[in-house]
Amino acid sequence: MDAREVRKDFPILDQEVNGKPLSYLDNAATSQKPRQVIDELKRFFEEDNANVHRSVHTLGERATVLYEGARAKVAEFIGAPSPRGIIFTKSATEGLNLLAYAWARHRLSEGDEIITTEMEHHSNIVSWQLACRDTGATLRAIPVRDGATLDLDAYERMLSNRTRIVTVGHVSNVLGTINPIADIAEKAHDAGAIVVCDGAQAAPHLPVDVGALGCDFYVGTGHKMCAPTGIGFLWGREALLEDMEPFHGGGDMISDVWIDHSTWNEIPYKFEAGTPPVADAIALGTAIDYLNAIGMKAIREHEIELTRYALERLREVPEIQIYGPTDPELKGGVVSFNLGDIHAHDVGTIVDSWGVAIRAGHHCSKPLMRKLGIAASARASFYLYNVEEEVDRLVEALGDVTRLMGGRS
Ligand code: 7TS
Repeated sequence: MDAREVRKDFPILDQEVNGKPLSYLDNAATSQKPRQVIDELKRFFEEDNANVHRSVHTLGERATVLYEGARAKVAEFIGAPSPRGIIFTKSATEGLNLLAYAWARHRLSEGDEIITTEMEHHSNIVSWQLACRDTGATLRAIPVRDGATLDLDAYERMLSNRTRIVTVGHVSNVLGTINPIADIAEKAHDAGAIVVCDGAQAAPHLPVDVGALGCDFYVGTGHKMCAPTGIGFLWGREALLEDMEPFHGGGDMISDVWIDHSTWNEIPYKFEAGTPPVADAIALGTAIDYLNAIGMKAIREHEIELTRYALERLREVPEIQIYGPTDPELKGGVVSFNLGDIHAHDVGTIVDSWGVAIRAGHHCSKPLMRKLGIAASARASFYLYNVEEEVDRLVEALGDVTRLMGGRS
């Protein structure tokens, strides 16, 4: 794939920020949207807009066909056996909370354990903390070893017949670490636990096959994969979803309703109460078409090469400390770093004056920050449209940071 050609599909990238060409290197926070996705949103509202699953009129039928078509695209994209296992959510956060409510709160009690990891985004920690608070279960975390990978020996020692859920990020949003989900899942299943995988940073960037991963649930979020905000997905094994209580109550999720009780619709509708984000779901389908046309393998290869280049160039910067795995084949396109004792926010602000957008802060991963012994880091994160010149501009801008701040905090 040619990232220079790909860039032409993303209108937002063609602009100057602070008098410099925009280098958008904050893709782990959210990705930009190709014209195809923007156009589909407009087209849908101009031609097909209607509610889904309700109306027999033509627009209602068209909207439903497009919405269900998007569900099928998500299923195929992650190797799910059928669209029945795909639930549209608002985000990865909502997918994880759905599981914490509809699975964990109905099944856990005192003495039970949930295992997460020290490198999770807060959404894969706090959702389970709240479930533990309500059920008396305990949350434990697989330690991070050498600031880069999970300590799988410690994980094996943590597993027991008390373990009910093991929930792990596929790719870390701070370190970029690609976690060995298949191995983790196999061991969890041997202990009788279910396995949740947070794919927020993986599904946009590498080929995903939930069958090969061996997890029971997989969550994703559209806005990091070229789709709008407000749309995400949860895949679950159908038998587990069928056995679960609903999450939200309301329209579309019921089979029948009396005043004193109700019965539930079949999956996946049981988990989609109320009017869903129809246009956003359809645009997620368009984003998936777009990514597939380029090819997830090609996107992954491009990000490996760009990350390799970024790691090489960033190592030239004096006093830089880079976190996470050093081999680009073992990580996603995320590079977190600090410059001496200069605060990451100063780094972020100064490079912005060079037109370079990176994130600075704790990245919603405070336990990991604590483990790394830092309060914050700067983070450059890449996607299919990023090119080497943008890395060069970042490195040049970092030179300016050192000149201006002189290693002071
Ligand atoms: N899980 C991981 C691994 C993430 O990186 C994020 C968002 C989420 C879950 C939550 O996604 P949401 O769409 O529900 O918000 N991560 C980041 C980030 O690293 N910078 O901004 C958002």
